[in-house]
Amino acid sequence: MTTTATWTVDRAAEELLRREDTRTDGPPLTDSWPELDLDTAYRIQDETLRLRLARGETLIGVKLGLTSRAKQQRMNVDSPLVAWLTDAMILPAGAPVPRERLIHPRAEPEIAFVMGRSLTGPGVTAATAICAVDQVFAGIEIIDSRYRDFRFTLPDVVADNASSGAFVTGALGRDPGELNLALEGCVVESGGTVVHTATGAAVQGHPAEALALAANTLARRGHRIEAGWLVLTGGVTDAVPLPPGGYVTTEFTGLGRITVGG
Ligand code: 0L1
Ligand code: MG
Repeated sequence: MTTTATWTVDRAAEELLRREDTRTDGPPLTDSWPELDLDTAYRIQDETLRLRLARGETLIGVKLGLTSRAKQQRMNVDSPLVAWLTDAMILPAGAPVPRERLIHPRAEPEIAFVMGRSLTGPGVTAATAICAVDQVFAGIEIIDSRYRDFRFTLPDVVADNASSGAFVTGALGRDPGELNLALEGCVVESGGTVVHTATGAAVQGHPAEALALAANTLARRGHRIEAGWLVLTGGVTDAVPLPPGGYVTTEFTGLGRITVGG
């Protein structure tokens, strides 16, 4: 068994990508590496990104995780986090869930920004952040953890790129100035039954607060949010399991409706 003495950033990154590539879940890193801290966890996340890019993936944006109380309470982690999005995670609208590469997918509604300008922290506020947004979209993120039963601590889930799996965005891009995103309503249905409801305020009070948080957090790691990037601001509600053949629909007031499944 790998122990604190034998884990390294490189070994942990390789192990997490091995689990992803072989659809194998396993224990959280912190079971055998209890000293794993957040800085080291972000270095593992960055190393998994380096490996993804080395195998031909393209960096297309960032995702926030655990920005809503619903998600924090469910996952028993009380702090938001930031992770990477690559083109390999894009799910075209209407395409079936790529079950052949997922372990135990769950779907969650997201409010997504496409950036018109870059955003460099520190000191970014929600007001300055929203000015850099070109368009806002509805989204569904399909999360998938490399940890059995989604059992993890904050450093574990940071290292695991915030349970990234796949995501789809809606067809309707809106000018963020046209909508009150704090009041944007969201209804989640699973198998035709309403299972969750929320408004955009569930995400840090306003999704632009999450965007500012991402810019300021990335600045501490020497990165900025680039023009053209997509930013997923974090699950608005708890995620819904996607069993084989299951479908999840999210309906937003102004951003439209998306269904994933199959
Ligand atoms: O597995 C998880 O729930 C952690 C990732 C959270 C994603 C989100 O809150 O959008
Ligand atoms: Mg999410």
